Amino acid sequence: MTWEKTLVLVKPDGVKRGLMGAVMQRYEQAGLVISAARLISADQLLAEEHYGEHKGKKFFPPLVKLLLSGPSLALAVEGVHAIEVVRKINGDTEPRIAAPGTIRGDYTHMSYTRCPELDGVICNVVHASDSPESAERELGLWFKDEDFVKPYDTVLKGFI
Ligand code: IDP
Ligand code: MG
Repeated sequence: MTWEKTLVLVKPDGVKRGLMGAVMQRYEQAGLVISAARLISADQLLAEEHYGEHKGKKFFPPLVKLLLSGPSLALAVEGVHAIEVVRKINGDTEPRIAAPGTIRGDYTHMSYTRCPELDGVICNVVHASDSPESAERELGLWFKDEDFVKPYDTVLKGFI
């Protein structure tokens, strides 16, 4: 069993559209566990660090701008192979490609070709870490140790 913890953000476009509850429900109904949650308005430093791997790309400035455009809901989501499973539930990065039944496939539809009109930003509701290393780094950016509830680890693990 590979128990993992990953960072999810309901990005400002998702929060503005009132999708926090719907997004959390997707993970919970799959049996994943939310072990920390914070509604945060990111500042410039946090936004740039969060998307640090994309620094230098054309869409980096608008991507950071999107993260600064309102509060994000940061979640720590735990479960067996949670990093991979959460990204499967989220769907493909480009909404046009994201399959129906995924968060991005059900709540968005745009393509990268819409970028000019949207100032380069692809609004796709959610973010999730893509590897154990990025999960650890990103969880550390958005949460402090005391933000995590411990009981899930021992109490719920056996029931999922
Ligand atoms: P991910 O969110 O599925 O991990 P990444 O490649 O890490 O995708 O990209 C981070 C975010 O940057 C995406 O969620 C999307 O909002 C945006 N993005 C990615 N590629 C493009 C692009 O080619 N044009 C515009 N925005 C992009
Ligand atoms: Mg990514």
